[in-house]
Amino acid sequence: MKRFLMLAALSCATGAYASYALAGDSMSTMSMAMNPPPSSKTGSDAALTRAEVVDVDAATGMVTLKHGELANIGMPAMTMAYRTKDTMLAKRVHAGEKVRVRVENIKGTPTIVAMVKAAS
Ligand SMILES: [Cu+2]
Repeated sequence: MKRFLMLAALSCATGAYASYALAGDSMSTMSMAMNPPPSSKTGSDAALTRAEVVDVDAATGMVTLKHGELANIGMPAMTMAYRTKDTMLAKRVHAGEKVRVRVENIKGTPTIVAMVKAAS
């Protein structure tokens, strides 16, 4: 289940927002004609938040982010260090880069579950 959520977040980051919106429209007129895509339910839950990478510790997978509000875990905008669910996430980014992140509470610890470089 956690793995599915991470995949859904990543797919949103790569342009699935548009298809999600289209699916929502078509469901109202063709409710029985097609099955909703499996990602439709988690699309809005997996929203990404803008952040800037302040520091990266690739060895431990800790990433310090200056981030906007993380509404899903009730955290206001701030700069703080987060662990990553997979250290590969930390290895892809560098200090100073703009990113979009998904942070979730995993066993009570705010954890980066998805992180993609922002276009600008
Ligand atoms: Cu914080």
